[in-house]
Amino acid sequence: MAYPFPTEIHRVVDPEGNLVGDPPELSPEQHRKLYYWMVFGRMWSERMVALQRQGRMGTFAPHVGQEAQAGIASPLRQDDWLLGTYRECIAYFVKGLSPLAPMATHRGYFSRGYTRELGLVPLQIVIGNQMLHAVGVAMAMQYEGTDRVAVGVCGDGATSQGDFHEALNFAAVFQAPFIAVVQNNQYAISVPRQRQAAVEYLAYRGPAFGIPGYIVDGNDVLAVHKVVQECVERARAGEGPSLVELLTYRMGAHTTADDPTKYRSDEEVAHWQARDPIKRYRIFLLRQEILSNEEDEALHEQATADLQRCVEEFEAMPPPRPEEIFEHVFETPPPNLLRQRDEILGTP
Ligand SMILES: Cc1ncc(C[n+]2csc(CCOP(=O)(O)OP(=O)(O)O)c2C)c(N)n1
Repeated sequence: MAYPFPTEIHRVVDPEGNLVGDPPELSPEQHRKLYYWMVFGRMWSERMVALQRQGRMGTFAPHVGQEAQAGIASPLRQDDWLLGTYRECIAYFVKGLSPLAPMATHRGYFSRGYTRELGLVPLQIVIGNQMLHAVGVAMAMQYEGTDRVAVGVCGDGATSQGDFHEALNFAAVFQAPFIAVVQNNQYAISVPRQRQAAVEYLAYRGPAFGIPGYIVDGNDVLAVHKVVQECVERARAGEGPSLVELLTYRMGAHTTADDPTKYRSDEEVAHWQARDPIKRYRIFLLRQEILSNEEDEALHEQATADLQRCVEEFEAMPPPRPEEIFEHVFETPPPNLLRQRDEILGTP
């Protein structure tokens, strides 16, 4: 397969909220759902950081600025699979994950809430691994003769991992129903995107493996939805994998253990602040009369109340059983893990 390097940056709504491309076909209800999760997702991330600062939450990776990731999950069916990282919580919420699940992870409940029915696996922390897993899932669904697809999401830094390249190669050779999405938020902790790869766009990696590549304004949720939707349709039709690069920016720290002022300027942050994904989608929704100011206010109140309930439920959770960590990886645990489990439980 020979595909050209992509040149177009896909965009539907510009940073000022103007319509600059054909919007995807979404019902008012679908629009409101996307917007709700973006608004909730930002509040949730900010609250997680506040809880961490108060010693009530573990180390957390904020995703403020990357809320348009909601559009990665919105084109998926429930029986499709989504495999992402600690930075993809909003996409997971759109796919059906309870916001309590990633919170519980920080309390040691590693796999609570992630189910086969939701088509979600626990958020990956080992950089790049999930891309290979997603190709494996896609190949399994292809083998079973279904039209289901698997989406793997990673960061720009992960594209330098061997796993990423192996995943694209396998997917291309076997024409797996797989969509690789790279959330290029410009940094891998303190390493800037320019030190990660010499190519101009990470989407160029696609054609190198025989896969079409797409470059998308990653702060434009409608462009994200539209491009991922197109890739999903190709994959369902047996036309193989795609690579989508989302150009976005991590507004906050890498994690609560990081200080981004050490490696980037205020001017750079201000540049991206003006490209806020929520602000521009809100203007679009108001102009298209999909949402009124009153409905927006009510939606914010709803998100605030939902978040408060979540935090209360989280704080009421008892500590997990230590042996739970051994329970969800293997159907039949190997002897070395059984020995470790017995050691923890103090049984001979
Ligand atoms: C295999 C592996 N190596 C190193 C790390 C440590 N680490 C955690 S996050 C991170 C940077 C990842 O950057 P990127 O892929 O751009 O994703 P982002 O955090 O920006 O969303 C690194 C190196 C890890 N978790 N896994």
